[in-house]
Amino acid sequence: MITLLDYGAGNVRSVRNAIRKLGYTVQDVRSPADILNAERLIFPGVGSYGSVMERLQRDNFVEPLLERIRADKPVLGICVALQALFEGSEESPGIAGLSVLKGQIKRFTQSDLSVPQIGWNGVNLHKESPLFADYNGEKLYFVHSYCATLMEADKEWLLCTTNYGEEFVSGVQKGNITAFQFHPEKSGAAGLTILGNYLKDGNNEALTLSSSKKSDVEQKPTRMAKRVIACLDVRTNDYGDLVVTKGDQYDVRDEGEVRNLGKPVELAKRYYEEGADEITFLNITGFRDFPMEDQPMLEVLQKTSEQVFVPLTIGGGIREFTDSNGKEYSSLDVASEYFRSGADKISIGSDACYTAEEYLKTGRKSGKSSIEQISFVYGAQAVVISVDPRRVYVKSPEDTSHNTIKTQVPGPDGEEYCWYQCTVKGGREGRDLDAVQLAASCEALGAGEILLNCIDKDGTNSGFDFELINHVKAAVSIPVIASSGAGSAAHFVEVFQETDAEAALAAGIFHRKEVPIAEVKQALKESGVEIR
Ligand code: 1PR
Repeated sequence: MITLLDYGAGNVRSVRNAIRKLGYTVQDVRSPADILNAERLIFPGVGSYGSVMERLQRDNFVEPLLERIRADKPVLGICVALQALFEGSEESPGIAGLSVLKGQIKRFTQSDLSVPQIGWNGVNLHKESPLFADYNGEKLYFVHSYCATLMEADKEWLLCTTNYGEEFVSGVQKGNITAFQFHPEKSGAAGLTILGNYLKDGNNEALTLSSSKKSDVEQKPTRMAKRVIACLDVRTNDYGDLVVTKGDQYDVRDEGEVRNLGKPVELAKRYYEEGADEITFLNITGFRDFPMEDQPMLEVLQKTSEQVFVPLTIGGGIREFTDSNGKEYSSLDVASEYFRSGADKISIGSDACYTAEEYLKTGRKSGKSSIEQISFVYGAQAVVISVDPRRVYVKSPEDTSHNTIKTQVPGPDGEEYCWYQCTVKGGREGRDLDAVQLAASCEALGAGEILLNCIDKDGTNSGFDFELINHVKAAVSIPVIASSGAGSAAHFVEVFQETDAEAALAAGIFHRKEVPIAEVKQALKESGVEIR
């Protein structure tokens, strides 16, 4: 029986599912006494530092947690829970942490790397730990903007470190108290091995260190992997079945019928097993159907998160809505439902365009937009902006007020310049907004990642639009996912050689089994691109 400290924020469902997958039963902490009495306690940290500490305070969990730590009863903290062991964080000034360890959590400061760190990175072990038994050095999944450095006084706690521009603490451990910055529940088979080691029955002795000797081996800085993402565009077809579909430049119908490329949960599971680093679901008719009434989509997420232990993103329909009974939902309500159902990140399409337009018009942050509300509660790293741009050619940059590029792919009348017009409602409506304006505004409002589609390239198998990717990447400091146009493994190699995108996403070639994910990974490895 494993006890879970679920204080109602973010995707704790994944931790629960991972524990169950490993064959254990989960019970929730219902009262402060449960914290003290638990045999094994897991403390997942999701949301901002301040929101985690405030919830612990509100539920009177701080004291029993500290008492449990002092008594050296097994605790496993994940992500922000590691940070909560420190005295405070730059993320939430003035809010006291648990102060088990000295020092403040600080924001990543290396200017040339995107923040948040989102993706798969390694760990260097600084001492031996039974929690890493049978772990073979695979990369693990990280998602955070803030990190810990250890003060000399607490060096005995140092379990592992990771490099992301700077070296930071990715694991601490003393006696039976352990905390990881990475997410074992989202780190595929390797993460489940580590989590399984913590959950193993037996006496507490098994969890204590067999040796505190630092490895003699000279350790190399760890390296972040480029991610390969499988994307599933999902909608209901004309027969009422929820199917994975795929468009050609966003047109998903073939001879009048919605293309049916498979069942969402089955395909997601297949991609997980084939080595996808992340799975994205886009509810492509979300702009007109309301997800809270679209239970099948929530079910897809719930079922997928029982079997898939890499990050899940879901997009479509995240906006304010009033249902037929007059009940009002905020975009935060919609997102919260997605997170509760197993999403790690949500992606906002149409609503991000309207928000950016308003922001550019007024120059003010209203605090009420979907981006601001969701990132305030769940953290920037949980908010992805899905951009659906298409090229608009012009003869000269003076012909438009938008951000243009000089292109190597001239327009139909030989135009040498173009801008990328943002669209809403699945590409059906163009806006007076360009991709750079959208991405930069959304970053300012608190988004943590850009999913950069390209209508001109979608479904063409002709390769990614490097010009678009470089154009947008240069305008933001958050990670960018290149999307649309992948037709071969070589296209993935090229996108990582020609741009600084952190991830590349494809749909059609995976659904149609034209190129297996393993072939993409192999090609990347052979070209010297860091992969998981
Ligand atoms: O506007 O917040 O409700 O979100 C709707 C979401 O649905 C947006 O993220 C939008 O990108 C997506 N969407 C809407 N209509 C379509 C469509 O295809 N008709 N799909 C659509 C977007 C684009 C990619 C695709 C890549 C890779 N799909 O996600 O998977 O282009 O494809 P490829 O590798 O086969 O070239 P809201």
